[in-house]
Amino acid sequence: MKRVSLTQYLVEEQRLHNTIPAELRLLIEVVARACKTISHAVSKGALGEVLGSAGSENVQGEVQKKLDVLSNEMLLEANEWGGHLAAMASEEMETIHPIPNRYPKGEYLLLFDPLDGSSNIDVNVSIGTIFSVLKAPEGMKEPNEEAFLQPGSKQVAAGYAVYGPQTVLVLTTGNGVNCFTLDREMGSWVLTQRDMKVPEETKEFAINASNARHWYPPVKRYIDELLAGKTGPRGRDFNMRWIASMVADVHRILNRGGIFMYPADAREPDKPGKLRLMYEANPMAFLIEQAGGAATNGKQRIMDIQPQKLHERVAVFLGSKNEVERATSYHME
Ligand code: P6P
Repeated sequence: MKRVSLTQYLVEEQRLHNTIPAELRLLIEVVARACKTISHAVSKGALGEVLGSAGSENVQGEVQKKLDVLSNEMLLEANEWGGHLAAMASEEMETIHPIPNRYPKGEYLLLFDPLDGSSNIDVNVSIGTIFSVLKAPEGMKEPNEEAFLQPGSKQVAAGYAVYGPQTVLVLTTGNGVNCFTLDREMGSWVLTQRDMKVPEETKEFAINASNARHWYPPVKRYIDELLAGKTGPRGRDFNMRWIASMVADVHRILNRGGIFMYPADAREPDKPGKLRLMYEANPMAFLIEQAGGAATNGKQRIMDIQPQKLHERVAVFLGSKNEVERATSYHME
């Protein structure tokens, strides 16, 4: 494949499909550049004095790793001055982050999980950045939290970076899904997979099986049938993967199919699941649907959910269409 850079790809999208306004192109390039700096910091590991905990907790009550805080700061600094954003929101910050008055404001809202899977940082397992782009309500220059509470179907772009054996950036602006690999020598993102598609069938499922005794009946039935394999109602064997890093599990599924599940369970009946709607489930749902897969919370399409709170959690079933539809149908019975 002729090497096409992210910049060239975005310019062509803008020129040929008129789908990416110049301001959105700038935003994506700035986020991609921030992911390069995060990749650089992550890859230093113990040599960069960046491992271990930051000695603080985030709004979720989770211990923050130094790299969580560092990645968050890198994304804030990279995006503050560009003039393309009205405000930002992050898993690592309780409230929204308005653009400082010394900078011009734009029409986009950027939401991100700066470093997802951070429990894997200190043991050198793939981690990543997840981001979602919404438009600020018309003419709203001082957005409040309310402005962010839009369903996932309103996203104009979404993507993730995986900091793994390769550093890749996977992106959609509503016209399919493309993957770019970081060429470290040139410092540029190179298009390496065009128009990714999630196979509708799969033999792989991803779930944290240690929670099995807490699962509600529809999940228990669905997983038990997979475990029964050839001898059970599915009539074929299945394989299991759980990396405990959503970006890595989703990237595998985008490449070879699979179903990723983080269901609600009986441990905390009023907690709808572990993953966050606005900056984990919604961007991943947008990417998976753009690649021909499906994403539900067990009852409805994730991108149809009207958010009530910035950091609200949601149950997640996403990946190969046929499996997501089956697992969801068990919840409807
Ligand atoms: P558990 C990482 O902390 C994360 O938010 C996702 O990336 C990952 O899929 C999930 O939580 C792992 O959760 O309960 O298996 O540690």
